[in-house]
Amino acid sequence: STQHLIDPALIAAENDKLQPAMTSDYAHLGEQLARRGIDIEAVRARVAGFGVAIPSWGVGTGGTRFARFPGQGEPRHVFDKLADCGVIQQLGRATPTVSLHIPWDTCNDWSELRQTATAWGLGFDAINSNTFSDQKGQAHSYKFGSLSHTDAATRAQAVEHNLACIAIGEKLGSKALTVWVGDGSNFPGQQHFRRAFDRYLDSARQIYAALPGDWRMMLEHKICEPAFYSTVIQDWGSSFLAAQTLGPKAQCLVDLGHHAPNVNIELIVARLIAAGKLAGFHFNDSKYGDDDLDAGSVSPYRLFLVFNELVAAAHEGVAFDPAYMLDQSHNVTDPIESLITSAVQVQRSHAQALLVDRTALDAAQEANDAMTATHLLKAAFQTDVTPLLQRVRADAGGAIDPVATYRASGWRQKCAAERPAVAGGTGGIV
Ligand code: LRH
Ligand code: MN
Ligand code: MN
Repeated sequence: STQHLIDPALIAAENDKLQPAMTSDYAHLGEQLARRGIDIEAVRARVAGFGVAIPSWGVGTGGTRFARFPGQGEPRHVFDKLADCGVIQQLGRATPTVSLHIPWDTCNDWSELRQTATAWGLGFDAINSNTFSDQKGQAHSYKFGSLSHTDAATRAQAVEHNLACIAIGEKLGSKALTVWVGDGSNFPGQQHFRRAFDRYLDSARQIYAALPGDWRMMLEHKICEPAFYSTVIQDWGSSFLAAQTLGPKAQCLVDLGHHAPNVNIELIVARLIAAGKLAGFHFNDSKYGDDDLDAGSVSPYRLFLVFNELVAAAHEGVAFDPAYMLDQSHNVTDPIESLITSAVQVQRSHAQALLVDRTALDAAQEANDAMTATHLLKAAFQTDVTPLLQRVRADAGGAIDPVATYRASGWRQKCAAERPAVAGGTGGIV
C-alpha cells in the first residue's frame, strides 16, 4: 500500500478550491477539440499513461564549476532523495520512476530502498554509471579517460564499475544502464581519435556482454565538456556507430543539452527512430550549451517538435519504446518545484503533439503545402492543454496546482528542520 508523504486531505482541500474552474475549462477544451474532430477522453487516456523519470541528482541544488548555493533541507542521502521524488510524484503524477546515479547514490541495503520506493509509489528507470570523476580510494584515475583510457587497468576498472551498476540495477528492477563518459581531449594532437574510439568499443563490448537479457545499454553522446577539444562519443553519429557495433541491446540516448547550438534535434530523433536505435531522452533546456535548465523553459516549441516525431512514429505503427528521463541542474529554484514543473512541460508537449491532425499533415506534406503543414503543427502547439493536464493529475490523486499545493504543504520547511543545513562552496558538479 502507498504511504503518503503529503497529507491527502491537504491535496483534496487545495483541489476543492480549483475544481469548479478546472471542470468548466476542461469542458470548454473538450468542445474546442471536438470541433477539430478530436476526442478529449482519448487524449486524456494517452496522457495519463505517460511518465518521465526523475534524476536522483536533480533533487539537490546543482551548481556550476564556479559555485554551489545549497537551499534549505537538501537531501542527505538516497532515502531523502527518494522521499523528494515521492513528493514530486504524489503531487504531479507524471513521474512514476527514479533514475539513480552510481556512486552519487550509495546504499547499504538496495532491497530496502526498493521497498521504500514501492511504498512511495515509485519504481526505478535506467541506472547511470559514473566514470567521469574519481571516487575515494579508487586505484586508477579517470583524469585522462575511462572506457577509452590508454591504460588497460584503468579501462578494466571503468568496465568493472559499470558491471557493479548493472548488479545494483537488477536489485532495483531497472532495465537499462546509461553510459556517458567524459572521455576526450583538450588539445589537438592529444588523442589518437580512431584508437580512442576502438578502446571505447572494446570496453563497451565487455559491458554489453554482461547485460541481462531484457536490459538495454543507453549510450549518451555529448559534444563537449569536460573535454573541450574532442570527445570520444561526441555526437549521434559516433553514438550510432558504437550502438550498431555493439548489437541490438545498445541504443542512443539523446540529452537535449548535448548538441551544438541550433542543431535540429527532432531530426536526429527521427533518424534514430528509423534506425531502431532511439534509447530515450534526458530532457532539459538550454540557450548556450549543456545548461541543464528546466525542460521547456526556454524553447517549448523545440520540445513539442521532438514529441511530434515520437507521436508521428507511434501513429504510423513504428515499434519503439524510448525511456523518458529528466536531467537538469537547479541552481536558483527549489529543485522539487523545478522537477514538478518540468515534468508537466514534458507531459504538455506530449499532449500537444497528440493534437496534430496527422491525416491533414500527411496530405499537406504530399501536396508540398508548406504553409498548411506548419499551421497544423502550430494549431496543436498553441492549444492550451492545461485543463487536460489538471484533470489527469486530479483523477490520479495528485494536485490540480502541484506547485501551489507543494508550497502549502510546508514540505521544504519540514525538511529544513530535519535535514541539517549544508555549506555552499566552490563548484565541481557536472
Ligand atoms: C553529462 C550528463 C550525463 C550525466 C549527468 C549528470 O553532462 O548529462 O547524463 O550522467 O549529466
Ligand atoms: Mn544527461
Ligand atoms: Mn549533460
